Amino acid sequence: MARNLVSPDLIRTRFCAALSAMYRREVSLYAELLALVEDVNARAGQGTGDEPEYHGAIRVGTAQELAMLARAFAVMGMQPVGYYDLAPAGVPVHSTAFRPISEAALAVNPLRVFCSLLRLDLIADAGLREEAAAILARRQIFRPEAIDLIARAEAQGGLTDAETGPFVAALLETFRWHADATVDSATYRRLSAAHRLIADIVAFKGPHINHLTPRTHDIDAAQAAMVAQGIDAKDTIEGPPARKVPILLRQTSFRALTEAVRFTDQTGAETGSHTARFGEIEQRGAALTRKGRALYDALLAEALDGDRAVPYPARLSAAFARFPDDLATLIDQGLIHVRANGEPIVYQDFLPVSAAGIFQSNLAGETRGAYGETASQAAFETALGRKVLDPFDLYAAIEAESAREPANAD
Ligand code: OOG
Ligand code: NI
Repeated sequence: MARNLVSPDLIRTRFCAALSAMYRREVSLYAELLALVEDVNARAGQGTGDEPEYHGAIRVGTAQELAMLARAFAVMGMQPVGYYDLAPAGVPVHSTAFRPISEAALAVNPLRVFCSLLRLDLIADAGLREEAAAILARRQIFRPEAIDLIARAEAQGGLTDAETGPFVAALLETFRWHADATVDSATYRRLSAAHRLIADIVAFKGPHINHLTPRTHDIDAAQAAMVAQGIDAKDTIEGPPARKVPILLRQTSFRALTEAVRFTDQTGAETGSHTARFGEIEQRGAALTRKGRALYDALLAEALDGDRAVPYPARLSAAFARFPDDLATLIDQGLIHVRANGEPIVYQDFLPVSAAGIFQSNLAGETRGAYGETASQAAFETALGRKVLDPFDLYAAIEAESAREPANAD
């Protein structure tokens, strides 16, 4: 059976473009943010006119939803990488990031989607927990065409060109905003009182993409530009401080918008509101080795736990004075992953403390202490239907692979 199947990289590229176009139409402040980032990138001499790279995020409610998403992402060459436990930060989810893993695929389009699964077990009230589970059990977040085409891709090893358009269009529906809630306002309030994120995940027809983040090469300039334009930006940039050799991931965002929604008991002109969607910008630097990451985690903890009388940015810079900031030392001490030619390998993943900060800044000020329950990677993988890949292994493989390639001119 010789069929012309489209490369998963191309399907991902088409999906990414469709997702960005949809989010631009849905959230006008996002279109503004994108224009700002394109401007900053152009001034930094980075490929004008090109679409930036993106990561997005969604939150699902059940194991079935997560498992189907994993199958949908696989059609686009995206694998689950890493396990993120957000419960210690008081956020009742655990997560992975779906992304391409080979260098060739990342070069075509590195779309990354941070995907969180609600931990119903962290809802203390048994009645509410059962009610949330029952509400989720009644919804179907995937279009039948999407499910059919996922099954077809699995059976035939990919999609044809004629199937790709309908697949992208049908899958996009899962990420769309729904102003019509599936619950009445009293139920929404009860879910919200347990945790705002629980209401966001449970009360709507679908998981709606909650942000789509363009990559910039100068996040400090982008943050300054956001403030200058009067955009309600987060006060601090998450992640490491500004450095000569950028490492990992630095992120900032504008705060989530309060949007009109309609609960099932609302008829006529009456509406309610919901706060979930926001805009974020990121800058990516070198991937750290396990040793480098241990140092990063230790210094970050020191900055976070430091003297509250000292402003956070000052604590952060003081702590990170002990993280070498020249390429030779970073390589000599085995802190970063580099190719055989000495070029740093770009970090493709996320950071749990930063992610928690992003969640928190978009919960309209709601913060709560850590959930007592321990991380449950095994339960997450059971829901996902497979194991997540270890990001450190992936960077090490890219590094090892580069040593086997003949040296090239660039
Ligand atoms: C995900 C937050 C995490 C990031 O960039 O760290 C994230 C969410 O709010 O659903 O996107
Ligand atoms: Ni994000």
